[in-house]
Amino acid sequence: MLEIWGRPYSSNVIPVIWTAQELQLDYRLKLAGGSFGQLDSAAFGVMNPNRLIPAIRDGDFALWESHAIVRYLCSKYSAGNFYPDDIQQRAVADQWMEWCGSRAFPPVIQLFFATVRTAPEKRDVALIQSHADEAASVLGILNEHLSHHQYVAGNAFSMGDIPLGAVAYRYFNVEVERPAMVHLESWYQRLCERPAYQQHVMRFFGRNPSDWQALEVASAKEGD
Ligand SMILES: N[C@@H](CCC(=O)N[C@@H](CS)C(=O)NCC(=O)O)C(=O)O
Repeated sequence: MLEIWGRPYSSNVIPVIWTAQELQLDYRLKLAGGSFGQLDSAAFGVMNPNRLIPAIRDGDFALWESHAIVRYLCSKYSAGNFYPDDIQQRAVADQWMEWCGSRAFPPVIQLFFATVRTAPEKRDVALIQSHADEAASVLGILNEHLSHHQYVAGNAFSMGDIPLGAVAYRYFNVEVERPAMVHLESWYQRLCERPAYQQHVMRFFGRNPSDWQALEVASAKEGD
């Protein structure tokens, strides 16, 4: 059975679990990282020498890097659907996955760490605002793209929506002011209608580090 190594609240693990659920794969979540540890074990090092989550094992095959895992799962288990047959459409999906890693994920995750993962008395209002501004400015590029398309790689949901969809949930649910971006919001609403997104991405992540910690501890029941 497919093994996904990671923790359900990790930003890079969420896209992988979401993908597995979209594809209705039978998988086992092996808890690792954060308070679950395991990353220093010899066995984990063989699977992922970076000692980071996520990693997967599919039979004898191991893979790490969340976007590579999403591509692998989509190409193996849903050719022509989440992994578009059309080479150019697939390239566009790929382009936005890369863009997510290089442009969208960094400011959104910094915003997330500066708010949810920082105790309220230690928060830096100016820093939060600068991450929020940067996130909004970058996501404005996606907003413009989505003014012509329902989804990232055209008019059907594909792997291209997955890493960005996970980032979007963080962005839309941290407690900051956001400028209106109608196309981005409509796309996000379409994702919110997907059961797998509701189950694995739309997780209440708390408002401060102690909420977060409690949620992570409670998520132990989702894996082994
Ligand atoms: N580019 C990598 C980044 C992996 C990464 O930084 N993972 C973090 C969690 S989001 C990690 O393993 N941190 C150590 C931990 O969670 O204990 C990917 O997308 O898979």
